[in-house]
Amino acid sequence: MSRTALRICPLCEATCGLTLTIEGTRVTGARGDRDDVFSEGFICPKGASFGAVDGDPDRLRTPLVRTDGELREATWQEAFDAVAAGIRPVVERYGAHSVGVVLGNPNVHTLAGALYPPVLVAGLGTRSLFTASTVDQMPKHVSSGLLYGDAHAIPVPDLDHTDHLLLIGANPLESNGSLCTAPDFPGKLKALRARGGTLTVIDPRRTRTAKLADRHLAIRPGTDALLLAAMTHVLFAEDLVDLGDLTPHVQGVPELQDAVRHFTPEAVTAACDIDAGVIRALARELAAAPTAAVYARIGSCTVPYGTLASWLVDVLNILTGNLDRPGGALFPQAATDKTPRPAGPGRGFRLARWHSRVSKHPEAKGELPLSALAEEIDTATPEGEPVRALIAVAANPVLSAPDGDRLDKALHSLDFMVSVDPYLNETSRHAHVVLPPPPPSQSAHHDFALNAFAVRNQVRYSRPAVPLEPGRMSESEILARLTLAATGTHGADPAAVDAMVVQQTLGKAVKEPHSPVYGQDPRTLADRLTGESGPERRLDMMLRLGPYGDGFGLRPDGLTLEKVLAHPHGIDLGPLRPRLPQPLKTGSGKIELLPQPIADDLPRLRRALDERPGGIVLVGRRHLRSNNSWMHNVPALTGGTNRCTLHIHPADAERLGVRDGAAVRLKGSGGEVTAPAEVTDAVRPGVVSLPHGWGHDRPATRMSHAVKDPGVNVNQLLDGSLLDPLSGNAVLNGVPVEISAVKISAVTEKLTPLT
Ligand SMILES: Nc1nc2c(c(=O)[nH]1)N[C@H]1C(S)=C(S)[C@@H](COP(=O)(O)OP(=O)(O)OC[C@H]3O[C@@H](n4cnc5c(=O)[nH]c(N)nc54)[C@H](O)[C@@H]3O)O[C@H]1N2
Ligand SMILES: Nc1nc2c(c(=O)[nH]1)N[C@H]1C(S)=C(S)[C@@H](COP(=O)(O)OP(=O)(O)OC[C@H]3O[C@@H](n4cnc5c(=O)[nH]c(N)nc54)[C@H](O)[C@@H]3O)O[C@H]1N2
Ligand code: SF4
Ligand SMILES: [Mo]
Repeated sequence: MSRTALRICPLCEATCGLTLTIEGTRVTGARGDRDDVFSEGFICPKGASFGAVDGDPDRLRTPLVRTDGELREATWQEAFDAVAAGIRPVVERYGAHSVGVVLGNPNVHTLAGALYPPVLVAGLGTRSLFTASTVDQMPKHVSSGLLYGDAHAIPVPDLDHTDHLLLIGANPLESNGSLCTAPDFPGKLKALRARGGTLTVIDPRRTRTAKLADRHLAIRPGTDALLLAAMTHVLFAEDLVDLGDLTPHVQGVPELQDAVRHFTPEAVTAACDIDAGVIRALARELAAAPTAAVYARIGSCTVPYGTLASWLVDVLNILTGNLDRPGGALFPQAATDKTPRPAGPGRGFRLARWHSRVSKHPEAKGELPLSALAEEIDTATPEGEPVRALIAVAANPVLSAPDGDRLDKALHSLDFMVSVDPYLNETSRHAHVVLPPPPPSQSAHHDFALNAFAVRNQVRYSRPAVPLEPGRMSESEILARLTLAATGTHGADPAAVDAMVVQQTLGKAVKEPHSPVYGQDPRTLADRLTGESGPERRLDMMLRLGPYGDGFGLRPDGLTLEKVLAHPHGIDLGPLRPRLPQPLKTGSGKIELLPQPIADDLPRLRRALDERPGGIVLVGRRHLRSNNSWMHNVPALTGGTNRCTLHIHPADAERLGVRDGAAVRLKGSGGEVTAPAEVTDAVRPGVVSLPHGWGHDRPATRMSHAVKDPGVNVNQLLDGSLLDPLSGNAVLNGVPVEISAVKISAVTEKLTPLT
């Protein structure tokens, strides 16, 4: 007998509602939930393969513990004993910073990943924190921190209402969107065009998204900051600046005008390879549109001027009056956001409060660059201790960060490593203990992180669709027990972790005059929380204290966990609305348009005006049926165009003697890889593209399908030294590479032979 259950899809940022078909304990089908208040039935091929992803036989079912050099199946008790025995001596002997924590991308897609890692990191007191943010969106956090005083105040384009979208370095037709949570992003772009709006795409590749656009500009990689600075210049030069309702909330306009004076369209045109007249047109169109939004993602962040580009995106939205207005770019308000505090000056955002030990990279948002993880492990310095023990949660940096070979060796040299990961893969194979979370069907779900970037405010919660299999432990309990074991309270009741967070949060709330529970007794409030588990009680607490919450009775119609549970297809909380000045937390209480660290970095951008690297540069690409490094093990999602091939323009191929299908060697600062060529004019001349997340040919992994077509690790071309200096974000796009056709004698049987 089959039944159905609702479950939010955790496989990308779009957060579609799925209706799962379940037979026994197995998910045998998935379709879009037409009644979902947010996704209204949308689903993509990944979501449709939820059952195959969930039921992958290579997923680990029991913990693994290394004994006599071998990872062997063990009990949970043995596994956590080993964690405590591995980490505590390192802390006691070498100090807190010698324990590193690596948090990977799926933490934003799990309930546990939002609730426990902050407690773990705070409990350890380590500064050796590395996350996927520094190979992704850290430049956006830094620019938001500097502009608005809050690194999490990231405006999202109002996709459903805008008249004009300038989309930069993003390919939502494959990625389904990022820092812009929007089920059916492709449909929303088509609807924008259908209602008479315009779409401009800036991307060195003619992507599926670019094909949908009114205009596609194949920019030279890494130069978006120059283009955006020139557009800013044009707005001032042609008197097109119009802040509208933002005027009272913005400071620094004249200083900004002066700061961009050198970036004329004529000055940037050669570097960007975009005509000066076109740059003027882009600025004029942006200013003239009734509403408009500039939106940029990976291609604008993972470059040497990532923070400047991220900042200029918002600058353009601000100068055209499009920030914080419907149809422009607005600040979402999620149901689990903190109780909004009254508008007014805040503490602001500080960078570089400490530095990494080896290369002295500044921290950003409490994090050090993931690019520096290997050297923080393998390099001794006169002062400070290397990282000797590592806790990796949902992270595969051997493939996703620069120079995997070096990191591979570094991880192998650790005194102790624990991975919370469902797979034995390129990274977790180095662990002394692997703690496997259950598959998504057996996990509860709420999008704490992604709702804060959603194009519509809404709240949804899924309880596990299938009960936990015997012998399994929820990821919440795994992370709670891991936290206890790593922080010296091994063996305590994991519920104590949730109880402590509840006490701390309520204890703070009752002291805040703007809180709905001001002056009340935190213990009494805690007793009123509902939910079947610690994480559910924490969700209830956050909902009730949040902007739509019942305030523990103050607003009886407000949200509670019970109310959300009573609406299994979710509760719509309305379109994005103007919120300024409330979100601002800068010292001035205003948008600080030209923050000092940005002003200090602009001379570097000015020097880029004269740079014209002659050779070939590399960019990445994503494929709809894949996700970073961990979805190549699902047969239903592999094959076809989802392959690790090198896209190269016909003119470059001819010049370099590269034939379609033939092996090409790429050489970068960090090493060499060889991949089959796919000659296509979808990349511009001078640019080649290789996807990331491949290279599944390392020994001692358990990814039986992925190893059959392993591909190569594009990040091996990087040595980890190229960073955006303000954010510490890795440069993954626009990287210089040398390219040569592989002679037939050198082709191994693994590669597509020359024909
Ligand atoms: N060259 C290049 N490199 C890139 C990028 C690029 O565009 N180009 N993109 C970068 C970006 S944007 C990102 S976000 C990073 C991603 O890089 P990572 O943060 O390393 O994330 P993934 O590659 O997705 O690997 C996630 C790990 O989590 C595990 N996992 C899957 N589901 C779960 C779960 O439910 N719980 C737990 N605990 N673990 C789980 C997987 O098995 C895998 O080991 O890669 C970056 N690397
Ligand atoms: N199917 C699928 N979906 C995913 C993922 C996945 O791996 N697969 N990963 C998820 C994650 S972790 C993230 S962060 C998001 C990312 O979401 P997106 O940012 O939409 O990701 P990409 O598809 O990599 O698009 C980046 C685009 O930038 C272009 N580009 C490269 N360099 C430059 C440049 O210098 N300037 C400009 N203007 N463009 C440039 C590339 O050609 C590429 O088309 O996707 C998420 N969704
Ligand atoms: S678009 Fe993303 S969230 Fe929606 S079904 Fe596909 S993978 Fe899942
Ligand atoms: Mo990402």
